Amino acid sequence: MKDGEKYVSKGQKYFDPEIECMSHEAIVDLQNERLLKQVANVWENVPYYREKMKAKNLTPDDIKSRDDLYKLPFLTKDDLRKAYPYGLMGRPLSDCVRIQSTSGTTGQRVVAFYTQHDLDIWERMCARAIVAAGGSREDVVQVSYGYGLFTGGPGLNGGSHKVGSLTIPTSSGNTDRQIMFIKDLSASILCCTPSYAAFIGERMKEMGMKPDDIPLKAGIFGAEAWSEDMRRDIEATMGIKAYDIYGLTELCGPGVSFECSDQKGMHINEDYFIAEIIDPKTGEVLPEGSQGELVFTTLDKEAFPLLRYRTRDICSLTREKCPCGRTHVRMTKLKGRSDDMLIIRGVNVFPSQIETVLLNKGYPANYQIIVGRVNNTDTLDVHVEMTPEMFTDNLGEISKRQSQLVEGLRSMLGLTAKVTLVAPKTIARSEGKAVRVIDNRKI
Ligand code: DLL
Repeated sequence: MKDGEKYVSKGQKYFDPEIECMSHEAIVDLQNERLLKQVANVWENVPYYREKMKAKNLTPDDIKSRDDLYKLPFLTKDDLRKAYPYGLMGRPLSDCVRIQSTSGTTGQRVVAFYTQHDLDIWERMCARAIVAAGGSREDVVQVSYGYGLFTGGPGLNGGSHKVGSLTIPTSSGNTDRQIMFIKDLSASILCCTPSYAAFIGERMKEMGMKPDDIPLKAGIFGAEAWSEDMRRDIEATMGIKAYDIYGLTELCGPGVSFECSDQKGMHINEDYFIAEIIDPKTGEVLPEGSQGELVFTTLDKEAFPLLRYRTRDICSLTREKCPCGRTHVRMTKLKGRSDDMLIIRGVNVFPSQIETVLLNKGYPANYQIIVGRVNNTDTLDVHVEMTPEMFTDNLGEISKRQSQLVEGLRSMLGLTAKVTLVAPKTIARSEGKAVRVIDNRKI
């Protein structure tokens, strides 16, 4: 068979139909089989985790199926830091062919290792996501996530190749050139962070372009939290359907889960991961539908196998039947990260709640949240950009608008914030993940 024959034809709904639409019982059987192998592998090859199991008086014999998963110790970002760089590897370095890494801006750099097999399954997951967004060999996929150590570019690039799409590896930045390529090379699917998609859309508007002027039909946006309102804004500006995609470097990168056309949550690739939701305070496993911290066990990863890795991401899971035919469990859009959650005057605040208020009132997703402390009391300042249409130097009008936002935030958060409206284009744009929160209390 020629390589091209394996590629995805137009109209094909799934990349891996037999896996993506497998019965739940068959998925559980596959997970049990892979879990037992993975636990034995980690016990054998990862002394760091073996010691953690021993500390709980566990051996691989105690894990007979996924029902015993709760017995295993968690892994956290702190373990990654302690074991950095090679302490969690399941294969010798000579078997590895790639590393990827996070930027480490929060001081906790993650370095993940991949064998060729690991790259292959990661790209498969990204291929599933592209096909779920309507992609096929007929499509032109522009990958405007960063390339390099960040997983966004390489992951979607590999997935696009597997689908057989023509791949444009623009990486992020040089926004006018992004738009030129979309137009000139008829890109039909755009992959980037939602904040960069919003920025590209804004630039298109400035250039006088309408949604019909570009050939894009879909966007695959992830790597940061974004609200439904932001989705609608991007869809309207670009004339596309926008799909969410989730992942983290520790597990591979993008593609751990992805939206299908029904957009009722992101399907988690259950042949490669077992997902659990736990209470972030007690570690107790919560029943389906409960909101809590997402925990993953990798089932088929060789170089960097992680058992019960705590992501700090907050969401819930559902197994309700999805009209798309995929059977894999779905996670809701992230509520935020447990470490993104701000506690302001004792109230839990997620940046996504603030974004929802702003977008509902017609503001763009260009805002910054600044938290401080004055006389032992937390302060919450929200700087919000006006759109060019609403921009005015009428102070009465600005003050009226600010009061409306203060009221909107009070009813969403139960807190009084100070809102400052700023001129269009004064808040720095992001080509990757947007920096929305500045917490001066830690400094
Ligand atoms: O952001 C991988 C990725 C690249 C995902 C491109 C999707 C698209 P990290 O840099 O390690 O990896 O950051 C992982 O980003 O734990 C979440 O908190 C957040 N995140 C990722 N995807 C989403 C999403 C990549 N769709 C961390 N919605 C994760 C909300 C997301 N947050």
